[in-house]
Amino acid sequence: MLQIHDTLKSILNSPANIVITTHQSPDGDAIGSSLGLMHFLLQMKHKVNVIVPDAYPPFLQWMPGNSTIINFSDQPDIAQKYISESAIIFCLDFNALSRIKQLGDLIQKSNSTKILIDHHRQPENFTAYSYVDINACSTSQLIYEFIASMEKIDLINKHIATCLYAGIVTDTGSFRFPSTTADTLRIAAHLIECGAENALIYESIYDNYSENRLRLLGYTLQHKMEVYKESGAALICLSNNELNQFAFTKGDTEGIVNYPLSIEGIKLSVLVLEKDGVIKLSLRSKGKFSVNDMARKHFTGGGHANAAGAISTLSYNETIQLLKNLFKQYAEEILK
Ligand SMILES: [Mn+2]
Repeated sequence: MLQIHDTLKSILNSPANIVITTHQSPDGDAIGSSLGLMHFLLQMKHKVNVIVPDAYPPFLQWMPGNSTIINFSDQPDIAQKYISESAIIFCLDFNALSRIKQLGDLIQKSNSTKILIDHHRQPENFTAYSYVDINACSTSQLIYEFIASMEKIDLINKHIATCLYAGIVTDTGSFRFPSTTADTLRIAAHLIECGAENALIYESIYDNYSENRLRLLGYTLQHKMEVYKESGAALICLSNNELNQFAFTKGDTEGIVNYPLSIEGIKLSVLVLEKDGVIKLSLRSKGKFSVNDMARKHFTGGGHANAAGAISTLSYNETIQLLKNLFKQYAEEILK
């Protein structure tokens, strides 16, 4: 369980201007932990602004407080103003300022007291306080532990509970990944007691697909999934053209990378997306094979042992060829 420093506890006990920020292409845990912490800090009488680097999908836009989030790519001036007025900045669910580009530069230059709360591997040292637990299922769980460590568990209201529950559900694949512990379930149970409506939250996230998104999934599984049984690996590649055919919007490819892992014997799955000239990779594994290592060694990226993201500086076709070679090269380790 996360233990906060006494000095930070006393800092947070007097009202201040606070900014909360998170990683680009925010996911359910990024938004859930940010808004959950925001509602907690509001209860503590702080002035709070959540700033995200860029847009996030509609199925994450329903959480309480969503309309107050500032998107840096749309409103850089307002974001800059709030950062310059802040005394405290929380960085949630990411561990390197370089990952959030220009917003990271602003935070780097700021003299505010910075606090990192995260569960990704190999964090960079850029904050005065750092709470990293790479075994935690989600940053949202760490926010719960943070509140508990502040001895303010009684302040958890329906808003906080809803946001944190949403973050935990999305980052644990609905409580099925190995990072889901007895503590995770106890925390989730308490969040339900505090007002989180679990069925409604699940529906809001997962039963909210556009027709195009579901058809893209069907097309991808039928026509684009390549299975390399001898390496225990699978590859899905989607080009700009293909994404356009299905009127791609942000979030439409989320979760696709997990499907190949449901095939017996497949322990590594990689999704390659060509989007506006950028080659993005999502990597997932089961068991010991570390996709964090693979992403760091062969591409620019990283994350967790079983889930990572990366950018490739090679062309779309070269990236695909490299991955096929890597599958052969690492076959023994993947299948272990
Ligand atoms: Mn997370």
